[in-house]
Amino acid sequence: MATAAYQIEGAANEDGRGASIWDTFSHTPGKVLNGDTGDHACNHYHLWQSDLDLIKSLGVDAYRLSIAWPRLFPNGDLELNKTGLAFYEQLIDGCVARGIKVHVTLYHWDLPQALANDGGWANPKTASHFAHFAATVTKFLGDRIDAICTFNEPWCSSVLSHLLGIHAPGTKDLNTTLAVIHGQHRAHGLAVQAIRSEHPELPTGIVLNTQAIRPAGSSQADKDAVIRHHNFHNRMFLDPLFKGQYPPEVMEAIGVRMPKNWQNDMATICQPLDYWGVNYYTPEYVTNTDNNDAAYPATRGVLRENVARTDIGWEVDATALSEMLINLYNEYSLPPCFITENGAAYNQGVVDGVVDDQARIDYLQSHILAVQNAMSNHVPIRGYFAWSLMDNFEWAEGYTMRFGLVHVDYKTQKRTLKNSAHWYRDFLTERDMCHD
Ligand code: IFM
Repeated sequence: MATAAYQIEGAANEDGRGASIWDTFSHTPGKVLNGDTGDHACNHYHLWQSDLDLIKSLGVDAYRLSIAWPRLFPNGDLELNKTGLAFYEQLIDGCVARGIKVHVTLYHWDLPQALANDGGWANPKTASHFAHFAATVTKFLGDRIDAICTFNEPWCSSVLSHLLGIHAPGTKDLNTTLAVIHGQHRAHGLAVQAIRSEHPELPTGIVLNTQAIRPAGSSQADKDAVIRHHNFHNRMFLDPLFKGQYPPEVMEAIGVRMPKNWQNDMATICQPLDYWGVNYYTPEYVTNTDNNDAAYPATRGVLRENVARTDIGWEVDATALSEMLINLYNEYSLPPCFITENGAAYNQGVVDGVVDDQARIDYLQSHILAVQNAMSNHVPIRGYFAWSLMDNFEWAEGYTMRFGLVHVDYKTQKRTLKNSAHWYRDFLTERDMCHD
């Protein structure tokens, strides 16, 4: 099961937590559907004990959570907020006491606003602050956790948020996006070094939402679009992390727009990793952009007709998951991976105490089979985390999209196990019986 701090914790103004870019963004009219914010979310900050009991009751053996940077460092600088740290100490101890393994994410998008005011990820100083945050988490919590990752989906915290303008901070500028991509990669490298100097044996990785890209049609132009889309949206992340270079095709096209002296950082970025995480939801069909002046990669996504979609509009296709994993392991020399997120938004409510979300059960079942298929094709997958434990703040969609296996009534904060949660628990029990 997986969650992220801003999506579930609430208590945005409690115990010394500072503001993050998502506080600012969600409080800016027009940025998030219905003006929703994470101020209260699932109130997990106060309900964490019963939430952990819930995880335990489902038979789940590992929980992926994120640590809110602005709870530990309200101003993003070196001044530690001990109350913020204490929250995560008790939360993680609570997992350990229940026999639940803990996978920690350091950056699930809540950049301290103070650092954003100073240029955010485009300012190289942010990377040093992030490394300090990573070192602090590892120093105080590293002995109780099972794995740590630096970034969750850096594509989202760069391209989606600085080029497409959909996530915080909501800008649309290619030069800034390239500086942010590079700044985050550098921060990742420095953080891995910091984690290893505190706790060399702690499994350390990064989580990517690599896209499973397919051509919209059979033309050569569409096949070429797939290659360019892969170069920009996947390889700009995979190549520096795992090969120590940016894709030459992208550098040839837009390399002049990269931040100064980026070449000097490539060795720092390319740290050996113990694992990487894959977040997968849907395939991406692409063609050429209609705009002749569009910058590289000049592609656009195409929504196919007459296909199954979840309530957020994402096409359901589990085969693209195994296909993508097999292709990536053929293309790169990658460490073992975890499926760190997979799940579906279906918005059924509670009727007579029951949430009948058969579509989510079907989705999970087919994707777990796809994971097994990839494993039989020699993809070294070490674990699977369903997204998400419970309904939560779905970023720009606010509370309208429900990804949880557990339903949350945001007014009363009542949790109700959906049919998918019952199914998941039974699935895990049967799996354990097979292993015994
Ligand atoms: O809710 C998000 C999560 O925070 C990151 N990965 C995708 C999920 C669904 O959009």
